[in-house]
Amino acid sequence: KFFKLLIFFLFLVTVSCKNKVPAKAGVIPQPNLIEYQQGTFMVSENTVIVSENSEEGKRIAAELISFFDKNFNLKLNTSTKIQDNAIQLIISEDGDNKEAYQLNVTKKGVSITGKTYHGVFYGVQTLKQLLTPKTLINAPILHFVHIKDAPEFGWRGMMLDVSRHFFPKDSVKKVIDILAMHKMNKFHWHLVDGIGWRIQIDKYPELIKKGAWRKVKENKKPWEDFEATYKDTEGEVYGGFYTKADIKEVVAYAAERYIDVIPEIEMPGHSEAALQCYPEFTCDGEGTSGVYCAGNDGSFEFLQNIISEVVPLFPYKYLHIGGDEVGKSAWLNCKKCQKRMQDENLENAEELQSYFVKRMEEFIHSKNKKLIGWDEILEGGLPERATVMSWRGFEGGIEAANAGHDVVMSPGSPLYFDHNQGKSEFEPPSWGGYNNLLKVYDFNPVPDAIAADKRHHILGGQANLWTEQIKTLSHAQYMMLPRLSALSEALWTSPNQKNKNEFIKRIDVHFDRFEELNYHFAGSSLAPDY
Ligand code: TNX
Repeated sequence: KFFKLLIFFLFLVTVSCKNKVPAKAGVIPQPNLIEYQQGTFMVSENTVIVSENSEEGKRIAAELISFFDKNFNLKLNTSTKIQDNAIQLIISEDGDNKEAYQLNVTKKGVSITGKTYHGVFYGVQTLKQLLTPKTLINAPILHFVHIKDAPEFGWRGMMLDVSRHFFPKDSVKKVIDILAMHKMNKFHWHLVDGIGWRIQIDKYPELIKKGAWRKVKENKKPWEDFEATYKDTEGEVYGGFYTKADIKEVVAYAAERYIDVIPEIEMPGHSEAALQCYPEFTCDGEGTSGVYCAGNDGSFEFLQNIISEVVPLFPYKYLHIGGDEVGKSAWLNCKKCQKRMQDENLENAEELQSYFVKRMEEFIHSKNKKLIGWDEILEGGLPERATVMSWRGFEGGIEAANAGHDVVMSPGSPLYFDHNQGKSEFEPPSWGGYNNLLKVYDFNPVPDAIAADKRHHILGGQANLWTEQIKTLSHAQYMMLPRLSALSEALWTSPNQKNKNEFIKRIDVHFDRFEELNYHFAGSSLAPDY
């Protein structure tokens, strides 16, 4: 009888193991080709991670080791020898897209192939999603699958404003983590604005001694208060800055996640913080405006010296010079600016602004960098080599692309993440507009108005997180998530693979991943539109 029971018990165990087919966790952004096949592979303590003995190979293997340890308590070994029962990271000469990857699960195990480690890294991000969240997947079992994937757009970015509120470097790294898990590849760092200067510049020490701090005033919102001050001033003082070492650390952290960092040094407007430290570069010489004097050669020299210190910190080719919302009235009342306009044959303030931007572009070009700026740089004439970031809708981007300039589409609607994603009375402080999840999902960076032979000028898209209202990392995460997930799919997945209803189902699962990673997110974003 005991023997019979034992047989029955073993039978039950076998059946239940066989039935242990895992759920299929959705991946965000949706891969462009994903074909499931019959059968499963289980990662066990005998599974080996196979990679080249290169720095990148070892780093990506290490990411997998810590993933399996943390999620399944499995301590996996590595090897450089190709073998079965392995997760293999393979570099192959095939293809021409450095971000593309293939992920195959067969009875031999998992293989992730890319032309570069950038692609392999994305394959690993997909694998991590196939094995999370815990609420859906409780054992490291993978369906046999063939995934062949590559992004639709090459610029998949987000901007973080660290001027209006300061975000310490560890918070910035956490933002970068969120970008990486969504296969986003550009981080635009808005380091400078009227409220605060955030980057150490050795030649102009006042910028961080005074420009990085401001007095906290009662009954004043931070964006209404432009008074720079010293850190040890009496009363409450708010601020912060990054040393050059901090900047290098963050740039390296991003590079390990295949994210390029674009620094923004705002000019000629939005510059109160700098100009309160160096008022000689304003038109009245007293620092009462937030605009550099375009008639003073000293302004150009000052900004060029700053750029000379910024350039070596950022390996990526782009440098953002802002250029938005320039309060040009200061120029119209300034003798030096009037003289400049006469000397240079400029008819109006727009042309003076264009002169300013073109002069800076020459310098930036001489430093082997490419200038990118907000779409106001179109006014009065765009420098020949400039790239435009279109924020006031799509129009500036359409105009620039049709004229043969590269463009990043970043229209306020729907890509400003400082706007609400639900009914305002239920949402935390925001700038006031309304960009809900599905509006972001529907974002298409290439409007029909762009001529067919100019479409390649649209590099991609970018969300902007302005932080007048956002003081903490958790609030920043809330504003990013899940809208960044929607944006990642709008930029990665080809339009014919996008599917709103499927996305909503996948995002529901994705929420559990956020929870497991301790990310704050807007669950409210799935509420019906209003
Ligand atoms: C406009 S977008 C700005 C920012 C503000 C933002 C608030 C842009 C280039 N300029 O300075 O923070 O609106 O949504």
